[in-house]
Amino acid sequence: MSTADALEQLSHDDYQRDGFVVARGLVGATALGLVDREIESAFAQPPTTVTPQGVPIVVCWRHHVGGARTIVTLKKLPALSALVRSAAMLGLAARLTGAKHLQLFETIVFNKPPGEGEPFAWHNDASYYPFDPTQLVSTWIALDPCDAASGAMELARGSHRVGAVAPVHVKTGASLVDATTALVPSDPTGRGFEVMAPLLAPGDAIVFDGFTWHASPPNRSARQRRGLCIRYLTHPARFAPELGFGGAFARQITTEPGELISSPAFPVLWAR
Ligand SMILES: O=C(O)CCC(=O)C(=O)O
Repeated sequence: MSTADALEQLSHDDYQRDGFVVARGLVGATALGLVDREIESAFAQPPTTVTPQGVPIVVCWRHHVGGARTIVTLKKLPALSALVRSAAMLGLAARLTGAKHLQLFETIVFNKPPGEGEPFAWHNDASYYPFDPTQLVSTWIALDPCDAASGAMELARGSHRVGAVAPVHVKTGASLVDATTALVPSDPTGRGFEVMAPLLAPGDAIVFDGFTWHASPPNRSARQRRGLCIRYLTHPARFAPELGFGGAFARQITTEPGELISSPAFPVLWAR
């Protein structure tokens, strides 16, 4: 089966059942090469002290002890900017989620360097975000081969149906809120969930729901492990600062609490 046919077969039903799908070959070698070069040039820049305002940003996250982040504007990376807005990305996200609205709010590269890249504790993303509703889809694209040794993502199949859980410290798994809010277990198999860790080649992607539990082990290999994650809100959302801690993008929200998130920093890229 061709890559295009295999991508075409990924279905809304699979996504709804499992909370994620693996999209093999989502980004072709040529486009990926251009994006990779831009991302490497962004990582070559020093850590950032100021978050740009009023424009989409790209967060370059060095996930190791003492690793700082560099933030650049998306428009400085034209191949990545084109990818984020491409029919391939938006069409797949819309088909899988059934969304009528795709609004970019975060583009982030998780770089786990060889030998020292740290783990991510089990968490879901929705718990961090100051949105109401917190409906989102993430497309996590492998820039390097990802396997257990290099710290590939693990996902708990069907866990998106559990709903709200506490946000946790991403490295330790310690709860960031009161002790009464449910935590994602440190071993989801103990709660009856099947844990999948798809092996990914560069250009393969995992498309997952904001409520899906996921984690990743440290990078014990001699290879770097980078993943490019692009997140879209799948419904118009109001700013609800009490619901989440956000990320760098949260410093770009200028909306009043209770108002719809609407800003050139968070463009609606697709609607029907
Ligand atoms: O890159 C990783 O291993 C984890 C990424 C993650 O937690 C996310 O994209 O939400």
